[in-house]
Amino acid sequence: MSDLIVMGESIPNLPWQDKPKNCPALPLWRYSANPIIQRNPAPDIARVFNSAVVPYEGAFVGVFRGECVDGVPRLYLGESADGIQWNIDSEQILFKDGHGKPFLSLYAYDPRLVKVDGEFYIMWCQDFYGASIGLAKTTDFKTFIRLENPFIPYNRNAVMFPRKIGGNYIMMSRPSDSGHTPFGDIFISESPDMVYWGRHRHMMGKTAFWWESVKIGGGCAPIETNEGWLLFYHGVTGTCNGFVYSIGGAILDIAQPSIVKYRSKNFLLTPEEWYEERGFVPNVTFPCAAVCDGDTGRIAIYYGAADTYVGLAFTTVDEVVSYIKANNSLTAEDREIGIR
Ligand code: BMA
Repeated sequence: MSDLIVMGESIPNLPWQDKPKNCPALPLWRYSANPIIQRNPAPDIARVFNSAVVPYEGAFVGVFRGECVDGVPRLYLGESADGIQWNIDSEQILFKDGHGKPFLSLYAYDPRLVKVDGEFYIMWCQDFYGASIGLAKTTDFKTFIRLENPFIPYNRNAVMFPRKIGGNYIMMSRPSDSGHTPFGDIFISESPDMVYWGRHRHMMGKTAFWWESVKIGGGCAPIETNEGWLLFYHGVTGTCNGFVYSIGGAILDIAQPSIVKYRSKNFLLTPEEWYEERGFVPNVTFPCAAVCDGDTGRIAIYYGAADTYVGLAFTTVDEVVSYIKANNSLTAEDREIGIR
């Protein structure tokens, strides 16, 4: 590593492959045996995609979006020794509210899983008289306590930061509509207690660059470095054949992350492999987790592919931060605190 420092735990068993020699100039490269989760991984689940992973007790756990055989998305727990071969539970996660009463949302999709102060938080999209954000926590991946819904409808793509800033929890989200949402910027909100969310700020919006000219959404929990928070997000373009989802990268101010310091004008990864171009929804690469080894700066990114598979991509903090800085292009809004 160069003089870049990444604040993160040591993950010696992080999935990894070196960058192939014939790789394009882009800073992310795919795992050669993608997709890592195939269709029909459990009796009731037709497809698994858009799912989040964390290291846990020397192995890995994940919260997976399972699209069930009745067509409804639900959340499933999975375990893996190596982060590549996954055992996914056949029963969906049963949340309980603060009084021990079981809670199951009508549908649940696009989960993120983030460790903050020793507790694991799950945030996902669920019905709240319209699509909005569900929130739960666990310490042992056996009991899952459902928390207050942080936002009113409509909202998607909630992602927490992995530590408090200024004493408050921080969560990104992407206000939306009730359909496939032809607009969308990323905002951040703060909470002292995971009940009351406020001090909302605009973080970043779509740009004039074609690959992210329709909407963007928070992807992976940001990685803390001495250059700022490294964020992988999704950017969407519109074509005559529907939306195309690519992976973008930005670096946010450490103390005030609604300020974007650098942002790549190019996508970091875009659908081009068969499992990204072909599936239930073609041309989708949708990042949900970036696991970073604090010792080496290696990053393994878990992304949904074509609303059908889970893919794995790799980079290093050095490589991706250099790329984002070398291809930096900020809008006036990026530089703002984000309140009007
Ligand atoms: C978005 C979300 C994602 C999905 C994407 C592409 O609106 O619903 O879950 O991957 O569309 O279909």
